[in-house]
Amino acid sequence: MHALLVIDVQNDFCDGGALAVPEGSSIVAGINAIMGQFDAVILTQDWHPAGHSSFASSHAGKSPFDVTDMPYGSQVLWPDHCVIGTDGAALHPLLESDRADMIIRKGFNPAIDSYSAFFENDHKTPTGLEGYLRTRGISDLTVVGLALDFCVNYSAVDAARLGFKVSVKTDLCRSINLNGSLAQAHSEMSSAGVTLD
Ligand code: VGL
Ligand code: ZN
Repeated sequence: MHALLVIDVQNDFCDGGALAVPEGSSIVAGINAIMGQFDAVILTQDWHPAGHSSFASSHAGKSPFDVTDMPYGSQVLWPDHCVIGTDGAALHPLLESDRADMIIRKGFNPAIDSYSAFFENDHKTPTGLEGYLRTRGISDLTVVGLALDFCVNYSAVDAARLGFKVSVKTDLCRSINLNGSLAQAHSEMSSAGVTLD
């Protein structure tokens, strides 16, 4: 069984959003077009409470894109984005979300960010996605979405480490590219055994 995992195709990561990924909206039609090729379609939604610890606005004297130390490691501080219940947190209106079997939300713990669809950024707290995939007999994943160098990378690397056969379709991803994050993501994914195509 082969699933399509669509990461964070939400208004705030698309054109005009609070943390807009350049050309983020441009991948939506291509994602819709391949959904029918998979046994299952799973979407993720970045889903933060107001005042989340990954927001620069929650840290006195910090600006968006600064890096800070958190108990679980270093953390990029972001503009406020994907706040639970807001239009920015909604899936892109043209993404055919009715075709999803499952929508998984992540990042709702106020104290821990969660780039990966599998684990929060402490690399320990599971989201439950692994169990969902295994109990449905899914062994292969194709990952697309936003942003390639953050949530797509973390999700693909975790999936490969968990033993799934993972491929990232980079033409259906877009990246933030912050301080070399894209090159680093490529090398992390390759080392983890993720196929990039
Ligand atoms: C993401 C930064 C903060 C992503 C989510 O979806 O890549 N990036 N939250
Ligand atoms: Zn986020």
